[in-house]
Amino acid sequence: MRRAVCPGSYDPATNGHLDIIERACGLFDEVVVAVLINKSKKGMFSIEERMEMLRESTSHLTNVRVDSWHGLLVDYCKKHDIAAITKGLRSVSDFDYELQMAQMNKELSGVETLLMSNNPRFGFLSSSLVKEVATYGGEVTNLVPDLVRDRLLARIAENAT
Ligand code: COD
Repeated sequence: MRRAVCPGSYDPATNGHLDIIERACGLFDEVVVAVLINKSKKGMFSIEERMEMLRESTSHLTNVRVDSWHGLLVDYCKKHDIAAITKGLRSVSDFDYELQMAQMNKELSGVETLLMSNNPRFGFLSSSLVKEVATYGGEVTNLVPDLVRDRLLARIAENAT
């Protein structure tokens, strides 16, 4: 079985993430969407909340599993017999960051990384920008799944009280 992982912070998942996940599903027998901690980013949602939103947003895909991991991604790959890491590329700055991680992960364990060019419709999209736009009352309906938008707006309202 050819198995890949789509790792990320997913705080929360956007339509850009989902585009990469869906395309990875067409290439591999099984795709694990793994929620990992990125220590340089402050989270709005707990790991469990992010996983729940991902499960609901990918329920139309038959070969996806959602999981979480604390620690090195390469250790997760080794433990679960994962052949490839699948990432999305939006820009040259993404490329610099992703290439460095891909090379480090290859050096650490031999695991390959597949860098997929993003869908241009979502090239400007990041979880951080979506949170910022929603916080200031902007419209995020076309940027995230409806269920994510609803939870985002609810969390922002909670945080404001
Ligand atoms: N279009 C296409 N792709 C997108 C879009 C979009 N609009 N938005 C995001 N993506 C891609 C990103 O390029 C990335 O590949 C992936 O989706 C996840 O994005 P984020 O922002 O949710 O997640 P990141 O970038 O914070 O995730 C970084 C990891 C948590 C994966 C990384 O830090 C990691 O692997 N950490 C584990 C510890 C580890 O192994 N460290 C050593 C690394 S060498």
